[in-house]
Amino acid sequence: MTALEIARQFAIKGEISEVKPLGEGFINDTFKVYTKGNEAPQYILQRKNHIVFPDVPAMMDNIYRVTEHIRTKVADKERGTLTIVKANDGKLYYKTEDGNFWAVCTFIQGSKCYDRADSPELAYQGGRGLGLFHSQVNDFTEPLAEIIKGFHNIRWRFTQWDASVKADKARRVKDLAEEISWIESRREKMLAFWEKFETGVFPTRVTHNDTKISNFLFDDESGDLLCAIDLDTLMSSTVMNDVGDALRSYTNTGAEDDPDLGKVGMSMEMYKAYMEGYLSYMKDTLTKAEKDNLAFSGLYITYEQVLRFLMDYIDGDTYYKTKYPEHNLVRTRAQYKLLQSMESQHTEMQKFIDEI
Ligand code: GN1
Ligand code: MG
Repeated sequence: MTALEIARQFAIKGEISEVKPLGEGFINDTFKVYTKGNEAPQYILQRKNHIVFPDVPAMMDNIYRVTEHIRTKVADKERGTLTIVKANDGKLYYKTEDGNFWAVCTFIQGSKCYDRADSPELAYQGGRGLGLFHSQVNDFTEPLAEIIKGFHNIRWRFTQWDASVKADKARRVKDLAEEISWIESRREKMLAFWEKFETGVFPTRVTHNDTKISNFLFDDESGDLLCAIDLDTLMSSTVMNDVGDALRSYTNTGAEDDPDLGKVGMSMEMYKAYMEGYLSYMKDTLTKAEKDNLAFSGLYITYEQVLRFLMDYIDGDTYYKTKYPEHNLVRTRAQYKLLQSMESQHTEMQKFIDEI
């Protein structure tokens, strides 16, 4: 079936005039859907990657429930959250005969987004984006399906890690004593942090799990924040995951895979801007335990990323796409440099939160 024929399987208003590819996502294939009489696209059609997301119906159910919850809270019902468009049979997706899953949502009119947060102002806006989203789902307490098993659960990551090191599939462990010691020397500390979630010290909340700035929309004229998009990885977890992953990416002065370690480090200026934005929505909502640990969340997720890159290198590069043979090792070292930079600034990071 063509994308156009698939688009026709959904409850779209008006007559479809054209379906055009949008961007080059690494995970899903995305299309813009145009209808007669409209210059702007009116819908987004996506083929959901069912290798990365083994249970697309559960994923769509998560997205539907959360967006309908957010809609009850926003004044602008069409632009304040994504709107899922059901298939003609009432399902939240359409499955083609070849086993692919497709879904449709409306195209939010008059919006813009940013590719990269490369200034404190944009870090602040990205922080507001996540803060707004977390505040809107603060009272959503029903469980969500676990879309990717143990995603930021370091206990589960250690289970995978121990098996990888033991299997030593790519015969690389013998040369990695130093890198492995980076992981092992922090194992207990990281487990102790995750245990705070397991034992309920950190409450369970709705998390987004992909908090880059390009996943938030803003009004293209006023610049006002509209909503969070790309909700495929919604899960029930702790806000630490979202804030930590944002800190890992927004505050890095170098690239995630920078071969020049001199460029890599955590920018305190970007950190402060992000936190200010985030806490402008969340400071009265977070518990004391959450606030006391927010700075450490950056260390936790960065550590997890060091582990995941190194584990993939040990496994022989099976998960992350690599551009050259040592790519995962270069990523490991760059993320480790970032981790050390965060560790040396951790006291100051936390102090800033205490002051706000
Ligand atoms: C993957 O490709 P992207 O940016 O959606 C990974 C994240 C990692 C990131 C590291 C589902 O995300 O967890 O932090 O790479 N997503 C998944 O670049 O594994
Ligand atoms: Mg993603």
